[in-house]
Amino acid sequence: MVALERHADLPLRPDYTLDQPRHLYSAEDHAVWRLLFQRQARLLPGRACGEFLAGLRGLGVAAAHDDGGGVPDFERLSDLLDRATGWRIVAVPGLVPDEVFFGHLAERRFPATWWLRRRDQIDYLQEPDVFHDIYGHVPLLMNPVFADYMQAYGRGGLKAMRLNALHRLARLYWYTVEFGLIETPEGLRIYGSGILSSKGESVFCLESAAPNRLRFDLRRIMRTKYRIDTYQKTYFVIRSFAELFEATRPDFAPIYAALEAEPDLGAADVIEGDAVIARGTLDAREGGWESGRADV
Ligand code: HBI
Ligand code: FE
Repeated sequence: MVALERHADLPLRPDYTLDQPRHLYSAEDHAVWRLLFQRQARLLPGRACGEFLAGLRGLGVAAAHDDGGGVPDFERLSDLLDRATGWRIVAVPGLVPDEVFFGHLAERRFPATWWLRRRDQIDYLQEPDVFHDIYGHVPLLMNPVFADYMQAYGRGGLKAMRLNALHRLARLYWYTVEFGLIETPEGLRIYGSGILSSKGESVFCLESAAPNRLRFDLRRIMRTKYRIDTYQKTYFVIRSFAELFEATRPDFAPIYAALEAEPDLGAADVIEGDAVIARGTLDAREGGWESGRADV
């Protein structure tokens, strides 16, 4: 944990938030942000979904002159977001405990890691940093339907914890919010923030023959393990954010109970009943999957 250790002395409130310590960003941090930003700005038109690109424009994160073209000011973004959908951004030191994370989402507060990766980590970081959290997650919170989905996820998380089914909801979050694809008349587009904040995966998820692309299926996703250290082996494709929100409207308690009788699926599995959009070659070198680490 890079800056978490370096700045472990920053005092936190009981809900794990702090005021964004803007004075701690160096000129180098701002330069790294601009580089990350410019790389994605070149890649994402034609790859990211229209809702994301519209959100980015609405936040002014897209204009190089905003925030001096560096790490954005959370308060400025929060005021714009609040006006659009009633969400705000709160600064946190990194991953926070599940119940804290869900508690914020349920109150329409998005916990964003305040610190930025170093230049030598520019292409890959396992934990969320400010680029992933702000650039990847916040633009879609400008969209009213997606904004409601995220709040529902927070409420559902608190409930899933009580039902010992957090792993099932975490899989849903992973394969939608973090790594989801959406079908549009122009073709598949990205809405998952883990992809949108990654130069390599932004291209891989759409253009590589290696991964499976399957139609979104709530119960199927809740059975599917995932990899956190490589590109995904399977992407699930929604038709619209309305479809996603509707599919997640029912009470999950009976679904969790029914799934107890069904085996978990590996990240690469394709099973009978899957609506296959593209079956992957699962070429291990292409996906960076040869490291042999187990799915979780
Ligand atoms: N904390 N800051 C932060 N960001 C996350 O995405 C996050 C978290 N804590 C818990 C968590 N995610 C996950 O365990 C849940 O989404 C399942
Ligand atoms: Fe994330």
